[in-house]
Amino acid sequence: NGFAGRLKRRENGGMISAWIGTPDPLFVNHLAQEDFDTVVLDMQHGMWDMASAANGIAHVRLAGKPAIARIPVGDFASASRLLDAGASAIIAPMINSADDARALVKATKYPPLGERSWGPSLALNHFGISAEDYLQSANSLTVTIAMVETRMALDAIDEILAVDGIDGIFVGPSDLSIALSNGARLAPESAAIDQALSTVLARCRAHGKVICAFGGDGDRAGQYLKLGLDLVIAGAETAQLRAGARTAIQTARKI
Ligand code: 3PY
Ligand code: MG
Repeated sequence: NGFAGRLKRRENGGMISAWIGTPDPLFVNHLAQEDFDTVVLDMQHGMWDMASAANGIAHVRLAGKPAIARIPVGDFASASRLLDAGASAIIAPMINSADDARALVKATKYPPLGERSWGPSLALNHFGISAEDYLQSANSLTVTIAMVETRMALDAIDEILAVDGIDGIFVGPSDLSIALSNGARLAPESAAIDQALSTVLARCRAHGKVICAFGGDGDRAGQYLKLGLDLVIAGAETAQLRAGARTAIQTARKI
């Protein structure tokens, strides 16, 4: 589907992805009609289960876009199943060491890179590709992204990036701000986060790997794109829904 290549080439100045935790495939159907490059289904803090996520992925594909899934912490078995269901990328939270990164790769890449088990029936349908071609191309067709959102992960960034099969990093500014302040603050848009972001960006570029990050709104997403990030989030669907509602009410009250 060319997603990995487009992501790495940073076409259109970086991708903007939707981010959906509400476990309703029909909600995905609507949001995917907007001009997002991809859609992330969040299974860590969102409420998707495997069956609803597989249906969500199908609705992203229906809109002609690549689907991305964020798995729960350490749930690498789900990463394989989501790829089987046709996800183009996996985002894994709390990857804090090269060992964590290797466990992620084990689940998301076929040999020789990993130990992903065979069974991509829905993926073959969604990608319109033969089993032989999927086996040959899946390791480069699908993208494995490790979340950096702790001090440990920042300290181990080069070791994590050096793991063969890790295609990129996704910075989680909320958890990272909590970690950097020892639990004192939730400050995803602070100077400490900006500093960490530029360090991670430089390390990703040095390793030739992609960098993504969660932005709470369009302003933050725009700042990330200007910095040179490859894929950014411009707010979760609940925030966008409520902002839209708020704007409509305020507009109506003004007239
Ligand atoms: C974080 O900011 O910690 C994330 O995981 C992004 O949602
Ligand atoms: Mg997080």
